[in-house]
Amino acid sequence: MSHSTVADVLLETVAAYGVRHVFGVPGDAINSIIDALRRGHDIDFIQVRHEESGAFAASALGKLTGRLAVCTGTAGPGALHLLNGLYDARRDCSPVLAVTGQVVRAEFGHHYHQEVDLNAVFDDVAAYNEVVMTPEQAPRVFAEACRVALTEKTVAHVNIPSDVCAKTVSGSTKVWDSIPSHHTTMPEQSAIEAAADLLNRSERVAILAGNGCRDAVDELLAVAGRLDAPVVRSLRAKDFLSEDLPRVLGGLGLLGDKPSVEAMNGCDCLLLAGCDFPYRDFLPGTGVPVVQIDRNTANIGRRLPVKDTLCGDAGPTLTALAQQLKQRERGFMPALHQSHNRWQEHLAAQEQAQDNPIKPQRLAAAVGARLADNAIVCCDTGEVTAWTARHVHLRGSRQRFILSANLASMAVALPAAIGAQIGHPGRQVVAPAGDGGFGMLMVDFVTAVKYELPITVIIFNNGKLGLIQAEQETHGYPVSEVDLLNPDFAAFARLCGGSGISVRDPDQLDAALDEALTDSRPALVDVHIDPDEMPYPPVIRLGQAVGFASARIKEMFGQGDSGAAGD
Ligand SMILES: Cc1ncc(C[n+]2csc(CCOP(=O)(O)OP(=O)(O)O)c2C)c(N)n1
Ligand SMILES: [Mg+2]
Repeated sequence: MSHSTVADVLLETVAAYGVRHVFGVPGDAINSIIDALRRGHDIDFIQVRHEESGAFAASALGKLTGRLAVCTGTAGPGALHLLNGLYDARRDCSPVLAVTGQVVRAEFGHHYHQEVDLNAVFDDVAAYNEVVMTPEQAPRVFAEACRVALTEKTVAHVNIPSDVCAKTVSGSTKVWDSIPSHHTTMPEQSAIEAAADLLNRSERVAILAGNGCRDAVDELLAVAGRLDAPVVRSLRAKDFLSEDLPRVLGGLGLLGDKPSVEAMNGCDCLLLAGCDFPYRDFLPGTGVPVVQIDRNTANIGRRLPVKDTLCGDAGPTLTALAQQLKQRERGFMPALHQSHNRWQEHLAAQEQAQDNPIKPQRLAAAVGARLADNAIVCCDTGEVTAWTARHVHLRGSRQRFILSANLASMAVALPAAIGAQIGHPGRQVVAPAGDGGFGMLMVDFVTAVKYELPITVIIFNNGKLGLIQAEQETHGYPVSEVDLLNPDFAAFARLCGGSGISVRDPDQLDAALDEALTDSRPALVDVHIDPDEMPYPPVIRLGQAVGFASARIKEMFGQGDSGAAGD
């Protein structure tokens, strides 16, 4: 193209990097990008109602596909609205490019209307962060941004002054689309032998696996088999390490499962594989030797002192390790296996409860039972995460489960579902949401209607910020400022042009879920769950129980104004 504008070059570049959609809200500083989209390019603009939704949608798309996703916002406020979704992408290693507008160059530094120093603001979230000051700079800056986001699985940010964006690029507009092919990293053979020696000598090895093992399930299970070891997983690994696989005990942490805690407490050696699990309270004590496999060296040793470092891709590293491991029974599994069965029975009993009001455990299990074999679940943040983590039972290898794992932002479920459905038309997309979380970005339900996305939102409606109430109680604070005055979410969904069903009667739950999940329109089921049901940690520590009791006592005796936690 001899008359390509900077906006054209941007779109050609991201298209060369595999981008098909741009999520955002138009605005003056990026109008030339919107105009370039209108004139051509094989990219669809998805107009969201809040830029944060656009960033969450892009982040979800990147998490699901591993491919570059793009979101955009105009100068000042439009760009600032992107930040939370971008931090979600950054923390969960999703490759996202944020394109923001800027005031004209001549006004830089003069407090111009909507002038915000976006490169300063985005400096922390973006691994690559540039402003395009001349049209000639544009081709390489755009390519560099795409390349960094994609290869480092992180966030890149490009800020474009509005006068630059519309300018024709003189000289070469050749798109720099050098996409490095994936390379496999492997540890030294001597490191593998040292790690194998330690693992061979240990009697009670436990494996903690994370998202880094996504493409290495067979290799992981082969190592677990040789070591006769249990496999505990992070929440992000829920979809590829489902509990029906042999040796998989479940998740770890406050939202996790009890047998996993027993495995961590009882092991005499820990194999950490592709996992940067942050909650050190749930990891074995520092006396337990650790072997850690991670493609990213910076992750190794962050949470625990590591004895043997295996810096490499999980799949080939585990394969090489397995060759050095002696197969033998070690006597760690039988008790854990029994505990796993008991825990599953305990969960099943909660899921079968026919109580009125509806128990969240029953709702989650009922949703899980209806998921298609290739369903995508986009989960919110709150108690709803615990219900989904424990009681939506995934199966097979094609179902996907995503959430705001490391940023843990509320409101992510709906926009993530929009991104998931845009990227995967034809797949069932289900969003378990909190009433608080959904309320934050609910306007974008109408975006799902606009683009005919048949997502299903399931609201775990407890009328409050449930997780915060649980926190207040655990820390001994009297419960305060957590009640929500909610609108009728089902009526809202219908007003938007989707389907909306409100459920209070336990007998109507199954039919409502069936109806929503087979509706070709965006659907919402607002399920009023028991507000008093709270998810318990897998093991309750004395301090937590004391805090909980003291909060309840203070509430009962009206001493809610003493304030201090732990008194
Ligand atoms: C954007 C954002 N604000 C605040 C928080 C802190 N926070 C975590 S969970 C939660 C309450 C969530 O309430 P709701 O969505 O109703 O889910 P529930 O816990 O009731 O299931 C809050 C305020 C957060 N994680 N993200
Ligand atoms: Mg709630």
